[in-house]
Amino acid sequence: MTRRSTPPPALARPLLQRLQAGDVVHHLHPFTDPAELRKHPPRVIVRGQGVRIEDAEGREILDAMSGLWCVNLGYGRADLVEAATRQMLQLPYYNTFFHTTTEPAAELADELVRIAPPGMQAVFFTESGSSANDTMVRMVRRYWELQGQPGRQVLIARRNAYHGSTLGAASLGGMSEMHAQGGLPLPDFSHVEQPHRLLLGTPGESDAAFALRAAGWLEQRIAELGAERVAAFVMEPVQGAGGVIVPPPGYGREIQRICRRHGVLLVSDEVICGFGRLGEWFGCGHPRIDFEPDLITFAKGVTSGYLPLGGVLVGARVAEALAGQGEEFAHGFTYSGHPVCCAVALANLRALQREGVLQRVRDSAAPYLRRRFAELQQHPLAGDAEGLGMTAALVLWRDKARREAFPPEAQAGRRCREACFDCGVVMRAVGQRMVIAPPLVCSQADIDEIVRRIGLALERTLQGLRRDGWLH
Ligand code: PXG
Repeated sequence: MTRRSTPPPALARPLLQRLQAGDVVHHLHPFTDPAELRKHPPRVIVRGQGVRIEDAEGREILDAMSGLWCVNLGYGRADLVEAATRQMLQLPYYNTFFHTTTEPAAELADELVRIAPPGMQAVFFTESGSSANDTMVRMVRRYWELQGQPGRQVLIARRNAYHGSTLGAASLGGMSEMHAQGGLPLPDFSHVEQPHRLLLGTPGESDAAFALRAAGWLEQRIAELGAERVAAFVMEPVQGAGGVIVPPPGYGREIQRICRRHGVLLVSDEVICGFGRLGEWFGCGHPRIDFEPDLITFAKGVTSGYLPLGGVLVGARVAEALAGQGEEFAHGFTYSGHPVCCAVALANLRALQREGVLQRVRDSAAPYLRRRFAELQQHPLAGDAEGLGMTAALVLWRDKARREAFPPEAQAGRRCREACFDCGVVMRAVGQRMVIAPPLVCSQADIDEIVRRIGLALERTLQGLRRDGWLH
């Protein structure tokens, strides 16, 4: 798609208006205030090609969020579509219960174990990241029962982590807004602080010292709870929905040491970081992150978002305990190992390999993104740019020199998100952190254009904030 001077609308206006009118009344959107939706009807996205999407009014928009952190290979991949079509025609569905399997499910399990960090032995398929995390919770608790330590029930995760929206995953996650609704978290979930330098670092503290101090919060919590009650610690390599929080070097190693010392299982939630987002198959393998998990949960990028699929990669320690009992693990989903989703995942993994996408992210795309994105800090609103692999974040400051934040009522993040859309780029607001996670296949020209449009949006945001009296 190229930019046209007067784009013809992709949907006729009456049709668009009918869709929007129905949508705001009959469609309950995730994490959306229905009253707000009625005030501002949703944008209708009609197609995508490469790293660009197009809305119903014919506007071309650079998708710097890869959908929701998932369209790693970009839009319009005929190879993924063909893999789905072929499998649909051959066998659109069969299950993996009751001693059956399908070709794509069996092949994908093999392939995932092959690309996983050493020690991973088996995979349990689910339909999403939330169900992957719920499966993992049941699995680690079952593991400890089988080990004769049924008291090990507590899962520790981090504040502001997002691990999904089902009861288990939302309890595991550390988002207070989610816990405030409907009596969460469930019992036996505990949360420690994030390794968030900007919020929790102290002046003059080295990265190495902060890494040890931040990892130490886990050890303190284990001591408070008693190790005999702790089943697992769960972390994302880089916190995604939490705002692209990159831990200091040394944090992962220290977390691993603490988990091993107390016999606690270590779980890497790779729903965002997996499949090349950080330039590695799994984010825990990035040299900056560097830990060896006992289990991995994944979703999103495994199919580049073309179809829903998630799962749990299980290390030998847990896989052998589950297998050695002569008893079934009473858990599973109708769509565990769905053959069409697995066929698309296989095609996606093959394309990532064939096209050397991970290598390219490591060698050129990620360093280029880091360098160009950092230049946005020349803008008076923007500071503290950081990121890893194909993720990046900056902070909107009211007064950068004095590190003064905007009051929440100024809605700086939200204004900037809307300005980005208006300038033709998708950026996600997490409070006053603005984050991107563009497709892994972005060219340098795409990155240049993303940065240029974000620059325009920052300027527009600044003007709006000034107009409404939020600047000094
Ligand atoms: N773990 C992590 C780390 C995630 O980011 C999930 C689990 C849950 O996956 P499912 O497939 O159940 O959605 C996620 C999902 C956002 C945003 O706005 C992030 C996610 C989902 C929706 C929105 O940043 N991450």
